[in-house]
Amino acid sequence: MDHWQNFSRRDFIKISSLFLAGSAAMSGSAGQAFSRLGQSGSGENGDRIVHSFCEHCFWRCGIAAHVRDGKVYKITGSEHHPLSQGKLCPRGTGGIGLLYDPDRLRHPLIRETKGGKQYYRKASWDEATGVVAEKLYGIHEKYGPGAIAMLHHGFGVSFFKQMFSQIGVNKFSKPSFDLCCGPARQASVLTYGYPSGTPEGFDMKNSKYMIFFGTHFGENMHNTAVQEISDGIRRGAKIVVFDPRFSTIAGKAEHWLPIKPGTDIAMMQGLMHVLISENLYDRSFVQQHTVGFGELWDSVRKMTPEKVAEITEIPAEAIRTVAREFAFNAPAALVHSGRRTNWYGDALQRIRAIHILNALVGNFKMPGGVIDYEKFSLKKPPAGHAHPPYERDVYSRYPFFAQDEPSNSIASHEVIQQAISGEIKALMVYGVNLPETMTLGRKTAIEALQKVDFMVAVDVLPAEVTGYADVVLPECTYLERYDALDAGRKYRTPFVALRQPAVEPMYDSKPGNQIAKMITDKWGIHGAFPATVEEGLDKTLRLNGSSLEEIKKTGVIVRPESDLYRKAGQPLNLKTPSGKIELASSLLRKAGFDAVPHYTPQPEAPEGYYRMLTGRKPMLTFGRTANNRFLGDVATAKENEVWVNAETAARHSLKNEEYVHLKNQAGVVSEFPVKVKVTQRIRPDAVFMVHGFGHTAAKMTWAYKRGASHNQLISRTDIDPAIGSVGFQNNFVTFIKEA
Ligand SMILES: Nc1nc2c(c(=O)[nH]1)N[C@H]1C(S)=C(S)[C@@H](COP(=O)(O)OP(=O)(O)OC[C@H]3O[C@@H](n4cnc5c(=O)[nH]c(N)nc54)[C@H](O)[C@@H]3O)O[C@H]1N2
Ligand SMILES: Nc1nc2c(c(=O)[nH]1)N[C@H]1C(S)=C(S)[C@@H](COP(=O)(O)OP(=O)(O)OC[C@H]3O[C@@H](n4cnc5c(=O)[nH]c(N)nc54)[C@H](O)[C@@H]3O)O[C@H]1N2
Ligand code: SF4
Ligand SMILES: [Mo]
Repeated sequence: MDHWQNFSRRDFIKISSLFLAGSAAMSGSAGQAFSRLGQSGSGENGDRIVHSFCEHCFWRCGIAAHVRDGKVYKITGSEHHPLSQGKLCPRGTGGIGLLYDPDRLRHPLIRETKGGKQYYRKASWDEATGVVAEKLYGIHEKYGPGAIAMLHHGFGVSFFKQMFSQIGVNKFSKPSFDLCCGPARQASVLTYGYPSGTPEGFDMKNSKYMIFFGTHFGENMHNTAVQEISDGIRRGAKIVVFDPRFSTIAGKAEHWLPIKPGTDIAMMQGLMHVLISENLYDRSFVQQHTVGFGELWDSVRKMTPEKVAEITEIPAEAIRTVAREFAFNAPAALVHSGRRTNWYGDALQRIRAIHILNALVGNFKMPGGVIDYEKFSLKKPPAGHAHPPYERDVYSRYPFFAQDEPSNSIASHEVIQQAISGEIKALMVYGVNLPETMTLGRKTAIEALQKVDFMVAVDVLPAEVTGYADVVLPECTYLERYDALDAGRKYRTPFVALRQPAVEPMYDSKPGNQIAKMITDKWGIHGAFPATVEEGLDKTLRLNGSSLEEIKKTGVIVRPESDLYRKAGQPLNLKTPSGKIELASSLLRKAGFDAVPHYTPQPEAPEGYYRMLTGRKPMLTFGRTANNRFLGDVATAKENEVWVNAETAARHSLKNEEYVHLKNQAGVVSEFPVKVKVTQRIRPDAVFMVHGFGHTAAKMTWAYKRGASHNQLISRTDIDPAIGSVGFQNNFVTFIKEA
């Protein structure tokens, strides 16, 4: 196989339209037999309704896919699934736009070189998986399992983990840890002894007072949370929002406090100061169930509202008011930890400060406060192995990286660095659009993708990342496949959910479970997977008193709500070293970090530059929806805009709706122009731009060149020394007017 020489540089290949043309969109599924397909009862006109779950974000709501004449024509919220309760966010209803996206990957592709030019050749599944098996095995033989890594995001990856576990490869990385919710997870471990999950453990359903730092629900559309907040507002619950921008939820708030970005820890310390100095905290709870109060008070003693007002630019009286109202409404009051917690390099400490605020008012395991929900605890048959399972290795060098999470043993930026240094020789990328996701900067991500000897991408769309692969494996979408059972998550009503196909895979795409099995078979390892995915699901479900046939009807098994609240006088017996809530963390101290959070200032913008903030749009989830015509064909979703305060706009003579290029502090200029939105709804020292636009992959014909890429403008990252998470809000931009 002489075309398998190692390319010293792997050029980006625009996936040839030759392979994307062929049968018209939607033709693949029409008129086929559905005996294998999900069968969950019939709708009004004899339509089939298939109960499954969404993959447009990581909340994984239950969906009902409505199928007529072999096509999905509507997706609604499953009334059986506890996370959707009959409703979906707009993205969930838009799954049809992904299923019938005319730009979808249709065939396996293999990179070839002829006359010095690289291009993709259409391949059969047998050949493509053969090449992947051979290349991965060769690298494993020569360099050992640590030379192979998998970056992954999305629920379908479980089969690839199972595949790799057969050969002892466990260098797995979830960018959603170090770029997203890692600090929330680990701050909870350090404070309460258990990780936070999805949904986060806050009893918003019963809360009377909810404080949000950033955490822009209403734009962040996490379904159940948004439903609970909306109900809360109807019930008369009060909302407080600290955000430099007047977000959607700020519009529903009792108090919007446009905090100076990057000063949140100081604000949290100020709130603690008021709670303690005015004796508003729950003294008996703190004495009985926490450790480190004295050390905490020492650290916030000097953080008076007046001092904090100077730092945060929020009046001292407002700080006092919020602290008093919070205490008054406690224990049915909470501060939410948020989701994308990686703002600056101190995110772990910031989220710890949030948990300390919660602990001070004694809301732990109280209605309306902090809750540790429960798992379904699914019994599983032993995983098939050709040999005993390998020990799990932790490759991350950060001491508080998620040591207990089997799907995540190294930070994604460490993978990038090891790929560049040559330690990692082969990469599998499953559902991560690396050039647009990885915040060590687009250039660094591309350098890593080009450096490794072998790169295989498993994706559904010709996203940027696929253009750097040696082999592209087109997975079918979540509406065309079974996946593993969704059982690992804690919730108010513990549940197990099924993903099942609504229609057959279109084109020559395949479900991940078949792709992983093909590769494993080619390694000569048999018995690692059940004969069919259905057989495996049925076996597990029968161990749990159900069956595949049974769960197909509603897509879920739901247990009743358990007793979530604590009883007076009972010890908490937490899994922290002290068994109590750790206001001062003994583990952090032991490892040489601050045991209690301290505020340190972030760098200021250079003259004429503005801090670049980011967030979400209701209709979109970055690469997962960027090419979705069903969702994108709404004026507000077509492109991103840059929010600029009216004063700042005047200073730069910018007009509303004018297109500009953005230039960051390192001189990087946005490839595509972006529309200016002149508004009073953001502080003059910051601008805001939704992530997930400005795509450069021309074969994503809808997303191509729409808006500006947030990721491209990141040149500086701040890595949290304790957990290795990546903050990227110390980037600043200015405006370049179009000639
Ligand atoms: N600059 C910048 N970077 C960020 C962020 C930011 O705000 N700004 N946010 C960070 C956060 S919070 C997160 S969670 C991450 C998200 O990072 P990613 O999850 O990498 O985000 P996407 O760009 O949506 O990439 C998902 C990829 O999965 C593919 N895909 C969709 N469905 C399937 C499927 O069923 N199977 C397979 N195999 N592939 C599929 C899509 O085509 C796409 O290429 O990004 C992080 N990076
Ligand atoms: N519709 C939709 N919903 C989504 C997603 C999506 O793509 N689309 N993605 C999902 C994912 S993966 C994630 S991680 C979550 C992210 O959603 P969140 O966890 O809510 O994200 P945040 O970064 O907290 O929220 C962004 C807000 O923080 C504000 N902010 C920025 N800097 C600061 C600061 O220094 N201090 C304060 N106080 N506020 C600041 C911004 O102005 C913005 O309003 O959303 C999830 N939900
Ligand atoms: S919140 Fe929306 S996109 Fe996310 S899983 Fe639920 S319906 Fe899908
Ligand atoms: Mo995220």
